[in-house]
Amino acid sequence: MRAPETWGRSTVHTACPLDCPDSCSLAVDVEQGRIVSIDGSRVAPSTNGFICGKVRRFDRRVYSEDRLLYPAVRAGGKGEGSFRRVPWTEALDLIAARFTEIAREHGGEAILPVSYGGSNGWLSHEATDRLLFRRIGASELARTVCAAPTGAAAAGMYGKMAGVAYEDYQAANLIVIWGCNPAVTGVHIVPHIKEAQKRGAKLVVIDPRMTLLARQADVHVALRPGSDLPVALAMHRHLFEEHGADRAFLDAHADGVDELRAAARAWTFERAADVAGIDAGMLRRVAEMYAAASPAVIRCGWGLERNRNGGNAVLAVLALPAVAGKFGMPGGGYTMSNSAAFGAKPFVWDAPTSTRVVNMNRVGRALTGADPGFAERPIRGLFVYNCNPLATLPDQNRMRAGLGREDLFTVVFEQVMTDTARYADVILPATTFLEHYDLARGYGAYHMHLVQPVIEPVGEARPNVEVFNDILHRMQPGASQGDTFEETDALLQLTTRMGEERTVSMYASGVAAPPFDGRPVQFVTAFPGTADGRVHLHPASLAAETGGTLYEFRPDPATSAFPLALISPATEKTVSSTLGELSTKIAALLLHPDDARARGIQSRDSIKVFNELGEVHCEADVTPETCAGTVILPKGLWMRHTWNQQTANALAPDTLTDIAGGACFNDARVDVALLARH
Ligand SMILES: Nc1nc2c(c(=O)[nH]1)N[C@H]1C(S)=C(S)[C@@H](COP(=O)(O)OP(=O)(O)OC[C@H]3O[C@@H](n4cnc5c(=O)[nH]c(N)nc54)[C@H](O)[C@@H]3O)O[C@H]1N2
Ligand SMILES: Nc1nc2c(c(=O)[nH]1)N[C@H]1C(S)=C(S)[C@@H](COP(=O)(O)OP(=O)(O)OC[C@H]3O[C@@H](n4cnc5c(=O)[nH]c(N)nc54)[C@H](O)[C@@H]3O)O[C@H]1N2
Ligand code: SF4
Ligand SMILES: [Mo]
Repeated sequence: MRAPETWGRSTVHTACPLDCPDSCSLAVDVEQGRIVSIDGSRVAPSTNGFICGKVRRFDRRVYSEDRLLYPAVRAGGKGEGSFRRVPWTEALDLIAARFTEIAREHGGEAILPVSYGGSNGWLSHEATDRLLFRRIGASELARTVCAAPTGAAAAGMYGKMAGVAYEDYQAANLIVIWGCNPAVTGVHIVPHIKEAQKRGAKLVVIDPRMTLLARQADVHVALRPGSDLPVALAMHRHLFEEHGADRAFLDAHADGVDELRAAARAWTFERAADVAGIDAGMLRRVAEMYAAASPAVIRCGWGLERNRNGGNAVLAVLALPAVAGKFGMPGGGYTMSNSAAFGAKPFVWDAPTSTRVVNMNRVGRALTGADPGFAERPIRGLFVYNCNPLATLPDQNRMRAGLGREDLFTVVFEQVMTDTARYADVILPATTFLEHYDLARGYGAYHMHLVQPVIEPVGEARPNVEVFNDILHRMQPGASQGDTFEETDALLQLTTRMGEERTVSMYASGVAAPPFDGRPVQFVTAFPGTADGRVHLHPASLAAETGGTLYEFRPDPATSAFPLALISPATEKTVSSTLGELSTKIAALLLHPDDARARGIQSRDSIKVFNELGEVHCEADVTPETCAGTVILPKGLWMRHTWNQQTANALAPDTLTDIAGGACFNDARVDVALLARH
């Protein structure tokens, strides 16, 4: 029995490990072994008793009709979604036998694990899964679909310095929300922004979309997607050339100053504004507000990284507080990802590897043999878990072709029947975070929580830790953790190691002591984690990666055939594609009235959005919420949400960002045409 209480009514304290910065503490009511309500608790101060609507109704996923209850093997064509139930032992034996055969005949690199953001918990990913795939010498997945450019930029410039805590936004006099939509993607910062505004703080939002916070901002810079680099460089030019730069701070703490200054010199407000499609006077005003305000804080999101200039854009944005001298006081500096603030690394069950690396943005290419090396040495075994690649990775039609290969042996370990799971040869049912143990830590909020099961597993679902160990035990008994390794054993090993390293200490409440008491002040209690403790405004490692030059703008990929920029930001309905099964509504493309008029399109029309990679048939929503020239489809749609089973990722190129090989979802360039009026 896993769940602490399975009879009568009780409240179980646990936490949310989903891919969200906030890492909420939860109070879940259970009656006769069933979840009756899920809400936020006050155990973690940043949660403060409230959570998002998605998780409040997570029970709908737990008990959904789409829930996978038993292991199953394919009984029809690939993608048809027809399966036959089998016992766990049969499914695991089959996987072990096929993987052993593939590895023996073609080498371990013919097997590729694909996983990402299903659970940010430390037991559910990069634990025994990593041990299994490394032991069998599988191809390594470069986990670049998200946060690769932001991560590389933050590491190169500041060594991932801990960022300003949500609570300290209340102390700021100017808040800049840059490429981030916290009202949807990390809601617990919003009350602190509101408090600051009540006190008279100014709010600037830099986003092509009129987000909720943009509506309430003093200035909304509705820039063309991918133009953040010139906009930030124009702000640097203002700081350097019009005497706003903090010379004393830069001399004491930074290098690369001259390189950054030289790169910024060409970007006058007029030139940057022209590239970004915004008003030069407004840009000057933002630069002047930022130079003058103190404390001033920048919340940098992930929207600005998902294009060809993503890495350099994030570098230029994160350099602003250093050049403008904004560090050294509560509410001053920046917040990016705080995932590194705990110091601890999850890997305990690791093994060395030196196998070929597959960039996850190009899994479709790898599977279809389109990339050099993969035609000669194909991927023959695929193991998908914590991920829904058909919905979430770029170049969807190529991915679909890859998953459709009859000779590809595909295992999908999932909670629900996703679009990807329909292509499986073997399906394994996974527990949700309400049915297993895990460790969750925020990448915005400074908490680490114990996640504990609230109910018994639904159907025959099992947790990742056990299943990967079971497969390894069948393939290489000596390399596994034994024949009955349970998640509680894994939890004990992990927390013991963390205790030895004195990184975090667990409290009885299930919340770990946050680093810096949860309120780091940059350059007072939190410092750069770079090797020399300095700020690198022109990080050598990143410059080497881009051929020596940073801060070089790559022009917009639009053509006369495909003039509109398509972005696909997060919505309040799903976390990436998770929970997409709960909606059957056809998606709507947001387009600006000018773009709609030019194409004879009205709201509710059936339209197609298309480019050379694919086309999406959906509804139109004509609205000034997006700027002219930019259209918006939601991130995380499933095939069922369009009329032709293609989503935004059918239009997203698998090109890579300037730094760190990240995804360029927002470099999709498209046109739109009317299909029918209802
Ligand atoms: N409800 C919900 N919450 C989530 C998620 C979810 O899917 N749903 N996803 C989680 C994950 S995996 C992540 S990584 C985070 C992401 O968190 P955010 O970064 O806040 O989310 P995004 O939607 O990726 O992008 C943020 C904003 O960037 C804007 N944007 C797009 N292109 C550009 C650009 O070129 N420049 C600028 N300045 N802005 C641009 C978009 O319009 C959007 O409003 O959220 C997490 N939280
Ligand atoms: N067009 C477009 N596409 C995007 C983005 C975008 O901005 N635009 N954003 C990207 C971003 S930011 C991200 S992070 C990626 C995320 O992409 P994915 O990693 O594919 O994330 P999800 O869609 O949430 O799919 C995760 C799956 O893991 C499963 N899962 C959850 N917990 C467990 C578990 O414990 N065990 C097992 N075996 N499975 C589990 C869930 O049921 C879910 O189906 O999507 C990217 N895709
Ligand atoms: S998804 Fe984010 S806001 Fe919602 S409960 Fe989880 S951590 Fe909290
Ligand atoms: Mo993400």
